[in-house]
Amino acid sequence: MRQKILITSALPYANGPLHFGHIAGAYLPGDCYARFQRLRGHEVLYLCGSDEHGVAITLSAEMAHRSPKEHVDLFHEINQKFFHQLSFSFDHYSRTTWPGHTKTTQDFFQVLQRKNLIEEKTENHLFSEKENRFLADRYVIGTCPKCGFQEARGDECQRCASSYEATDLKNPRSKISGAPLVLRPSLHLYMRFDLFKDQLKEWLLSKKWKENVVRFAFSYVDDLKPRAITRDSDWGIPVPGYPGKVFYVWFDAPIGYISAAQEWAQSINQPQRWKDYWLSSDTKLVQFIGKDNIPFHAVFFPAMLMGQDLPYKLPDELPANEFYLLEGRQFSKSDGWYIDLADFFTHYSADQIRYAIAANAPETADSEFTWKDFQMRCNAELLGKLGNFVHRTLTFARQQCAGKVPQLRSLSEDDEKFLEQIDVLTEMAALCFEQFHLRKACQTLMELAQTANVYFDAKKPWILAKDPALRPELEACIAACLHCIKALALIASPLIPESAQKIWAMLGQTSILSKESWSHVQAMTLTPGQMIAEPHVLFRKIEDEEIDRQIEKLGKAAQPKQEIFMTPESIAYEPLKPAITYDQFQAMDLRVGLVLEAIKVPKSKKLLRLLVDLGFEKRTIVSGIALSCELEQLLGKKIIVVANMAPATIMGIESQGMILAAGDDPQLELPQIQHLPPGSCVS
Ligand code: B3M
Ligand code: ZN
Repeated sequence: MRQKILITSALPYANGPLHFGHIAGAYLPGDCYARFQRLRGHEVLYLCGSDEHGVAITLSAEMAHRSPKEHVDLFHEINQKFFHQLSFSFDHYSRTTWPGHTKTTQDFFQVLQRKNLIEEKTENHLFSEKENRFLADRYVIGTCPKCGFQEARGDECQRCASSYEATDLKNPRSKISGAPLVLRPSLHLYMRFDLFKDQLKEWLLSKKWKENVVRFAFSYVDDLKPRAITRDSDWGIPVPGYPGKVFYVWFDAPIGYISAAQEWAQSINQPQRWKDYWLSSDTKLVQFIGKDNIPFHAVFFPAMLMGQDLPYKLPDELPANEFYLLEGRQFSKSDGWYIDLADFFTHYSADQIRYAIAANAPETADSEFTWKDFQMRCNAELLGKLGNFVHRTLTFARQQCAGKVPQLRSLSEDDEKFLEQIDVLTEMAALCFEQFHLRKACQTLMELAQTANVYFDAKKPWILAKDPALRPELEACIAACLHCIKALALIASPLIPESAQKIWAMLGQTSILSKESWSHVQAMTLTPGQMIAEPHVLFRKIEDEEIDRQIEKLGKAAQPKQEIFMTPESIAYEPLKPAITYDQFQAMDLRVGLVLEAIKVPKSKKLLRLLVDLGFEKRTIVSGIALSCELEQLLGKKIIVVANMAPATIMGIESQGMILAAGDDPQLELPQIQHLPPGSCVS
């Protein structure tokens, strides 16, 4: 039965170019699902758009000497171009600076306000007198309240991994100007999410979602409190009645899914049509996200929808993917640990990356992109199994059957068995797509291609062709193989749409495969006598040396992360700290230490627990250098220790000192003093 299916993918911040991690998380799964449901004949509306507000954007814009508008315009365009290159089939791609989004967000808020779901609260926030503005935590650095690290960020300490409010930092200062910050009261609006606790629990209990999604959602519902939904900024959706305040980006962004539908409806001159999707109980709403967005999509946005007067749809499915890493590490543009998509597309096709990501998608656990795996997926699977079978069958049909589809008749038992396998695997692929199992859909595609290659090799049509008496057997074999290619094109269509269309056309089909009906294509038999096209190569082989070059390039690109402090002269040096006297320096007791042991602190990516010999005694020191130093490298290394640092308890371990390191994570360097005995003074 034809169903309306509203599909969304998380709105990417217009704050930098997309990377494979984004694609694997919310976009490729969303596009494959949308393509599949269209093939199933459902009325799909697939929406996405740029998320263009928030502190991360204003900070990046300032550091790039752009206005926020210039900044988001740049990346809105860049990301739309990448989405197009990746063959993502959004029915509409919007943006949260679209004027209509402002009205929808403000209307959303005013309904909540009228229903007494919003309350005012005045609290102290950090204010820069020099810049005459309140600063959000990303704009703030200061001394960590836990370990004394003086360059700690506004939300989490890079050294001891503690998280805190920016107002907890000692001597907080602006990351932009270095100016000291003061506390000033500021009024903000809070939404009473706590009033939705029971309604949310009941709703979540009715969901049969992935275990990790439900568990994560419940962890937020249990201690739901009122949450701030406004910020002091001039970039964002203005809060009606509160000049100088804008909505917190995570309040307005999810409403972007609704305003995107409204913009789409206007674009097709049916301005009310969006209601058929968002306000209709018979619509199925499926929202594709990365796991870090689960709270906002499973708790906060649903509560905002529940608080409305209109009967907005709540998500029916929330297929959140885990993280997708790059060669074992998180993608990070600032650390240079990413693959430039523009550069990627000069060497490889969208289908190659679509398939490589889908085949290894982080559906139930983090997974990773490695260049070696990419090469294997492209060479052994796309080329070796799928491309090889298509090419050899079509070449043979053109040579032995005058380039026409033979009659599918005089079938032997193994022909019948092969046709049965084609049907079974096509049904299985449909189930995989329906259940968001892209990895298994790729496995099924390759299982069918491999089954076909085995059948072709077993039938030996090149032998059959030598004996005219075996013509019927030959034609049955080729007809069955062409029938299989049709199924391969169908299953491939949601995954690698460009290649699937090429295969479909090589079968002599003139229609657009992505607009066909899955059941019709599955059931149809190719018309005997139908001309088939000249086969051409679908996938090129990826050579070892080019992969080696890519791996080498990645290693070089991982430049040390430069924490750039903006100054009006835009020289990016850290601002000098206030002057100290010689005596103050002398108060520090720096000693040479010898590392005897180095172990990772459990549940922390950055912390190591070191046993250090100071000559006169041994110390336990906790240090955030795990991302920069291999454990083996540290053993036997001489380091410089602040030996009279007051002990501090970090992740439950008493740290009796601090070691000196230069640079920034993950490119910290330890000063080289390998020839001095432990306990030597450093002055
Ligand atoms: N802009 C994406 C992210 O957190 C965020 C999603 C918004 S969906 C409404 O990376
Ligand atoms: Zn700290």
